Amino acid sequence: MQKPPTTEATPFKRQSCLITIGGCFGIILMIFISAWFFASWAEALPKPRRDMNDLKVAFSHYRVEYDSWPEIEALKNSESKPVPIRGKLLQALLGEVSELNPKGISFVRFRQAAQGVSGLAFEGDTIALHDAWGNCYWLMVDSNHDNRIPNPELFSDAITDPRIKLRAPKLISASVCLFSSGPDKDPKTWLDNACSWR
Ligand SMILES: [Ca+2]
Repeated sequence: MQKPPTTEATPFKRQSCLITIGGCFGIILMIFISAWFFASWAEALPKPRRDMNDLKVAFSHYRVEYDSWPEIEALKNSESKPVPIRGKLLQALLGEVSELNPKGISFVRFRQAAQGVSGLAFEGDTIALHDAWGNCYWLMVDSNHDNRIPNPELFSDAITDPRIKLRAPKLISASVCLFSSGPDKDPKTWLDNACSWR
């Protein structure tokens, strides 16, 4: 008489099962580690970089919405003289000044600064967007519509490594350029400045 097939796991089957469970566990662990690593990496992105990206998008959206840059006199010369992100220029993006943003659109939001750094802060009565070192970001916009902006790292008063000057492009292909003065709080010293174009 033929014996019914046994359901008892052979050592080989048990080993295969253990390998499968181990493989699944390994994959889950890898996914978890990858997610943790990515989250840590995103968190570690310098705040100035994130703020400048947000500003760049906000100014681009403003231009699409109103078919121009905010009507601020200083912006007309920003390709040779960068403008700090403060006052009406900032309020235009936040939707807080009707003559520059009649639709009241909030093109960007920023957190409040903590002890004057990394966020919206008041300089007297004037609202400003501060970088991680408590200074305003600087803005240049393409005012002659050639989608290029002169590189401020090559301005005559710019202080940086001569080797960087040698390889820096004279013109930046962009309609908006932003930079932070860096830890030394001096916009003209470029070794520590954070820039939107590099
Ligand atoms: Ca600097």
